[in-house]
Amino acid sequence: MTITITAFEDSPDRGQGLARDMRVRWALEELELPYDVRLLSFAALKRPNHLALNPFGQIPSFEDEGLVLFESGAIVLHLARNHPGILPESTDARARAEAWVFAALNTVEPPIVECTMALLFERDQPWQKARQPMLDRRVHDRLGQLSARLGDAEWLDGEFSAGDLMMVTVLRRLAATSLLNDFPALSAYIARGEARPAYRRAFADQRAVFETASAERPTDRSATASAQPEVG
Ligand code: GTB
Repeated sequence: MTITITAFEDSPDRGQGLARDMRVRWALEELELPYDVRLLSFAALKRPNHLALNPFGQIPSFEDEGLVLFESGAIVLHLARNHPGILPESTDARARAEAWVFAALNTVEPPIVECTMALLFERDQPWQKARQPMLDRRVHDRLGQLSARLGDAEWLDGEFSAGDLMMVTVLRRLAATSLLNDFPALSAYIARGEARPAYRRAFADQRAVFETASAERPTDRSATASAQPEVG
């Protein structure tokens, strides 16, 4: 059976590869594993057959030979642990690469999501102007720490790993903000990730989904994600 993942049939990010299926697609491409993508509407996410795969009614989910997984981090780690290519072989180096996966998901992504969600969805709230500088500062602090650790290295710990894959996808959420401006080393790090052939294949595939959805839509909806349900 071919691996099957789920993704939005019409992503609110307009094909920018910001939804969390992108990291799974990228890992699959790095590992040269064939896979199918089941595209879902927002309504379909909340139906029982999808909730059986992902109890939170979200994408991505993953199915392979009877194994069902949800959570992009768990899916990427499962793939990386079971196929050579994006985790080092030595136990210690592997543990450090896995630590970077958790750092991306648990330490860097939360303030970025909080900050970008506020910019996208809370602009009209009376308290937004007072709150945004604090959210920006939290992201800025994390970026400063990450940039200091990266230094002038190519990747976070030796060779490119699942940790870099995850971190690059998390940092890309900031592309539409000015928060990366103080961190040229992080911008270059993101660009190195985006230049990888596997990334480009994954990006092109998810982009094609958006192009198809756009062509089928009677009138293209505006760039705002505000008409969509929760997309954090
Ligand atoms: N922790 C889970 C994981 O890592 O897998 C989070 C999964 C998740 O948030 N999935 C989102 C989802 O299914 C899509 S990726 N949301 C629908 C729902 O909850 O009803 C989040 C996302 C979507 C769109 C943008 N964008 O437009 O920029 C960015 C991120």
